[in-house]
Amino acid sequence: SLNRLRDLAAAKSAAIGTFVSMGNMSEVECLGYTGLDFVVIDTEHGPFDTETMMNLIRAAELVHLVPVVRLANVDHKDIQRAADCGAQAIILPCLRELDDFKKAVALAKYAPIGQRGFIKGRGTHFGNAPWAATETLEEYYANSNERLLVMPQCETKEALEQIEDIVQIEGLDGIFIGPYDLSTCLGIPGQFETPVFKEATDRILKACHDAGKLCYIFTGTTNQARDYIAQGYDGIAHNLDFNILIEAYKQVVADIRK
Ligand code: 3PY
Repeated sequence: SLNRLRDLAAAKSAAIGTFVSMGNMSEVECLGYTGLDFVVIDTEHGPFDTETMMNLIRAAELVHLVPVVRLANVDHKDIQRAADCGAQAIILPCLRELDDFKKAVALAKYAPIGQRGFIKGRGTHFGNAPWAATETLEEYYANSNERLLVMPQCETKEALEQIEDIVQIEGLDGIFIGPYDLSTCLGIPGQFETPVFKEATDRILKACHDAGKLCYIFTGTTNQARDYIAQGYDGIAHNLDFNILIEAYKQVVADIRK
């Protein structure tokens, strides 16, 4: 397919990624030498601007990491720019209404699935990049729709309660579970081992797979990550750049001092 995350899921091989929130190009390049499959360029919490997002996408492309972008809002300009800058998956946080999920798909996918606006330019690669070298605009739209995954987050009570309907939306490729916000919305913040939380995540995973959609989840520990992979999640976004950097240097210092 035109998206490696789809291929990994089809091969039943869980994709492993991490959140990039520091927003540094060299950092992304380094992550390309670690065996990770994707990076989530986090414009929701990260402090960087749109141009930096584009350069982070470029850095990811350079080292063959799938560039995933998290946006703060279901917003025309944000989604259009992330898609045009080359994001290969879009994650949107804290959606509540079925209509918001539909709108996210409509903005990110070209016709006939959605209404994404088209322009010939760097962003779209129309006629230039190998996957975009199509004869017709119609074929190009189909390729772009295959290449860009729309994976909104399920991390509110409202989304959880209608997850079976959400995953039926045409053009929605998968769901990304945010355990911190989901557990908070369920009144059990950070209590990932509780039956209520387990029931919620099991429900989302089942709904996704019953509908033939991907299910990704964020993890804070490698034990949790292994556990989720064993349960059948298609992808794990593990931790954030700066936490892992701190841990790695702490380990180095501890090793030297011991
Ligand atoms: C959450 O756990 O709430 C997330 O969104 C992870 O980034």
